[in-house]
Amino acid sequence: MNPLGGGEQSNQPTNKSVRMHVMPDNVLNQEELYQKVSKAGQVTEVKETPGKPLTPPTPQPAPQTPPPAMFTRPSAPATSGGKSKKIIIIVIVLLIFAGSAFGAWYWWSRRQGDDANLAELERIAEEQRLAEELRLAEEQKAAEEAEKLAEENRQKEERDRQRINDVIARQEALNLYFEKNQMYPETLPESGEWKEGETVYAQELKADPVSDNDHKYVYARATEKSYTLTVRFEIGFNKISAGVHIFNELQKVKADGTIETVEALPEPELPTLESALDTDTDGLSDEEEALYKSDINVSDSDADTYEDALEIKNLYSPSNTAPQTLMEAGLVSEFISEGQSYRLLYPVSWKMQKIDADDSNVIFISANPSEYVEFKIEENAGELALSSWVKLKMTGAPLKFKATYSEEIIENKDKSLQGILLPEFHMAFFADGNKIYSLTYQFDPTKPLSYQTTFLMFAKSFRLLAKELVLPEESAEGTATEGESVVEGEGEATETSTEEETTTPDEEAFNDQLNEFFSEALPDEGAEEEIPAEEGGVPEASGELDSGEEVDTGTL
Ligand SMILES: [Ca+2]
Ligand SMILES: [Ca+2]
Ligand SMILES: [Ca+2]
Repeated sequence: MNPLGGGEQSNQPTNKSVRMHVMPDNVLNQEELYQKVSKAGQVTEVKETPGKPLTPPTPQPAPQTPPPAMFTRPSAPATSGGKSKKIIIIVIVLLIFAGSAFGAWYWWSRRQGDDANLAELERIAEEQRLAEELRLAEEQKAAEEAEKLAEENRQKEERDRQRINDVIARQEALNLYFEKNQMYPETLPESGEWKEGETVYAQELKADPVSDNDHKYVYARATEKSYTLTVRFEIGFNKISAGVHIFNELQKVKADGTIETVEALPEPELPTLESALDTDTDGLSDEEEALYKSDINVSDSDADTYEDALEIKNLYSPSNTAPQTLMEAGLVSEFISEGQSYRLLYPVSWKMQKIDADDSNVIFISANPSEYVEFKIEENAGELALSSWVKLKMTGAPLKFKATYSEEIIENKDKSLQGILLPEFHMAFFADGNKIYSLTYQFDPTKPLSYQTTFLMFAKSFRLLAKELVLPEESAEGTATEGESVVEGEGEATETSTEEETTTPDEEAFNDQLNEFFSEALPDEGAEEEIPAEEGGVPEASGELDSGEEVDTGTL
């Protein structure tokens, strides 16, 4: 851009001076230039004008034309050259102006662009800063949440650890209970001390640390010898995963969260009870027939239509045709405890032995020392109903032999007392106030039982001195059919009621005899072994005994 204006202007004067004095080549060149310019049409008018008269120089000789031409000719282009020069200058100025305008615009636009870029950069930086702040805030939040979660997990783990210990405590207590009772309990306290009677099975059981509906220890006895203990773990502990776990008696949980499987204890092989030989199948074993002097080969030794065992259970002698009590026949002795106000019959050949001096525990031993009848007085401090007391007593009683558990009602001979008989256990219970009187036939379960009927004779003969005087008359009046017998341990606890409500002529005589028997005065000497063998009072006929129909005393 630069050389266009200034350079040409400075060259032109030098060209003029050079043209005049220097080389003809230059002249030629000048001519050529002229030609060129005339060709361009700027000088043509001038060439035509010399032919007209107006111009004085034209009449001058033509040969001289070259020199004036040297001056004039260049002058012609000088006037037209000034015009073009102006134009050139204008163009140049315009160009300069355009160029500077362009430059200014360019600069301005660049400047604008730079400003925009700067703003954009600032905006981006701000965005990045905000994003970083957000990221940091999120990181902090995440860290806080992670810490919170970790803390919660620590607490859960702590609670699960306690659950392990609680399960262990329960299992230990349950094992202790099982050892003592040969069965698991029906219920287990959720917390606190676990004590039954004098035995403390657990000092303090803890409840689940959360203790809502989802979190609690649920104990359930499946059978007497198995249980389930349900526990929910929150995150688990070692081998114990999160969720509900049901432990049983075969899973021993350990403190490290592992579980050891315990071998199931083999079921003890309990003997099935057998009855001793009963040759004539009259219900009296051959040993008992010997005790009561009856015939081992005749089921009704005295042929009075009542079988021998039935007579024994009703305290009658089986070998006398005329009705005669066992006492009258001298076959039994009576044990009378004045201190404890009760009395009992027992075979004369058996040996009485006081375990407690106050007669609260006495045993009557047969010829076979392993078979005896034990009498016992126990406290019933809460004065529970007899059946409740018996249930409580029998719960947890270790079994010595295979037996089912059934319960029958037994009434003593003079109907002054009603009790409970457990035929399979060979036990009878009577209650009075806060005292329980029990009779148990003890035996070696691996050997045949010889005295089952005799045991029932014991139970039927039991009387309380305070009660016996009132009742014989009353009972004799109405329902005293002599044929009632204790339900035998064959599950025949039938609901048959006394049909013989009406008294027969014979019955009156029988009742007289009965009254006499039961209202007899106690022997003055109080000698337990003494048998007051009375001769009188024998009923004329034994027909009063009905044929052994079982009277259900449970209707009372
Ligand atoms: Ca027999
Ligand atoms: Ca017999
Ligand atoms: Ca008979």
